[in-house]
This record gives sequence, structure tokens and C-alpha cells, in this order.
Amino acid sequence: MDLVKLGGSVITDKGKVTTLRPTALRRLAAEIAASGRDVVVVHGAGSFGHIKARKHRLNEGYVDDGQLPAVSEVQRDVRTLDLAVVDALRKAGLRPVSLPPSAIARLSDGALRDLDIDVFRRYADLGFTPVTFGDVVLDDRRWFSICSGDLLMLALAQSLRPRSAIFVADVDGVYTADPKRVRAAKLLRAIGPANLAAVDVGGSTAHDVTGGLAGKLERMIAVARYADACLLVNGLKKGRLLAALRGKPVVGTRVRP
Ligand code: IP8
Repeated sequence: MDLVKLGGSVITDKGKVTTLRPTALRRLAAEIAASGRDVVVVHGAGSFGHIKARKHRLNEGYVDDGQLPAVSEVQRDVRTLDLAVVDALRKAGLRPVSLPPSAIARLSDGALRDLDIDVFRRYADLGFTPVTFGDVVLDDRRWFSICSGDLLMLALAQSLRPRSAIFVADVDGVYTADPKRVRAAKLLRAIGPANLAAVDVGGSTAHDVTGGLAGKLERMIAVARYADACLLVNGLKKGRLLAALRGKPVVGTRVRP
């Protein structure tokens, strides 16, 4: 079994509210299907979640009643994105089943307290492709908060012990600095606690309510403890996800525990 996180920056246009990148999504769904692997898919929220969640400070939990319509709206928006992911996977020939965190997960002060892993296992055993995603979820301390796809990746990796955990992003891998802003940034072929300090993590949080690069790297390193291989690959480049799923050499960054 493999775990794939389709990053919100790949399947949506993060700068334009509720805007899908249908071509990338279609191709990535086809690559997952072509791999022939049993995959559990997690996807980020991208512009279907982060822009409004940030505006209404949903990651901070309950602040005032004015946030409540936004909780409902963001839950609706991420489900709209999820439906597009499910449709793309169905068109690629798979049998996806959607498992919304708002219904099957609970947080405690932003940490994942409960996730019904058995539902994932049962659907996967029956030949379905479980799909889950970054969502607004009940929180027993904050009333509600954001459950990111990365938190779900960690919980799923801990329980399912996948062969590979693949993070699909809009860059070739982890760089020494933000490659979109720093020309001299170098791609790291591997990242782990030993060379984490080589990465300049500043200024990468633009629309993200779930933490910037520093938090992301920490969570990927945690996921790497529970998978035989953990990789970050560029989902905007054709064939990279497929190669990663097939265990073939691929441009990207290997994440070490
Ligand atoms: O895109 C965030 O999930 P992520 C979920 O995986 C929301 O960080 C609702 C912003």
C-alpha cells in the first residue's frame, strides 16, 4: 500500500479562490491508476481552503460567532474540491471513496486525537481507493480547527505502514532556499534531521494556514519514520508521480527519518 498526498499547490491555483487545476489533477489521477498500486489518497485544500480559512482565522479555533458561516463555507468548498478529485480518479478507472475528516476525525488543540483508521482499511481491503483531505474539524479545546492533509498523512502512515509515502508538490523537491525567489537555490536529493539546517525556511507561508515550509519538513520527516520510502516529487512534471509509485529513480527529494 502507498500513501499519496496531492498538494493543494498542484491541484489548485493557490492564488485564485476555489480554482482547480483540472489538467494536472486529471494527469495525476491517471498516473495513480497506471501504477497499479493500492493507494490511499490525501489531498490538500489549496485555494479551496487556505484563503478563506486564513481570512477568518479558522486555524485559531473559535474566536467569535462571525467565523461560523466561514466554517460551513470552507467545509463545503473543500468538499467541492474533493468531488473533483474523486471524479478524476473515477475517470482514471479507480473506485475512490471519500472519507471527509469533518465526519471521521477529531482534534485536540490542533493535534489529531481521533481518526477512524479502520474505515480506511476496510475500504482499501475491498479494492476501493480511500480519499481524504485537509478540512475544518471539531476540536475539543478550540471548538473547531484545521486538520491539514499532512496531519492525516502522519496518522495514516503510523497505522498503515505504507511501502511509500509520496508528497506531490509544485516544485522539484526541497531546495536550500525558495526556488521561486532565490536563483541560487539548490535541489536537495535527500533531507532529514542531519541536513535540515541547510534549508532556509523563511517566507514560504503566503496563503497557508497550516504552517510554512518548516512545519511541512518536520511533518514529512515524521511520516518517513513509518514508510519504507518517503519522497517529495513535482506533480506538475509528467510521469514523476508514476515513477515514484513504481519505485523507479525519479527527480525529487527523499525524506529520511
Ligand atoms: O492544504 C488545509 O489542509 P492542507 C485545510 O493539507 C484547510 O494544509 C481547510 C485550509
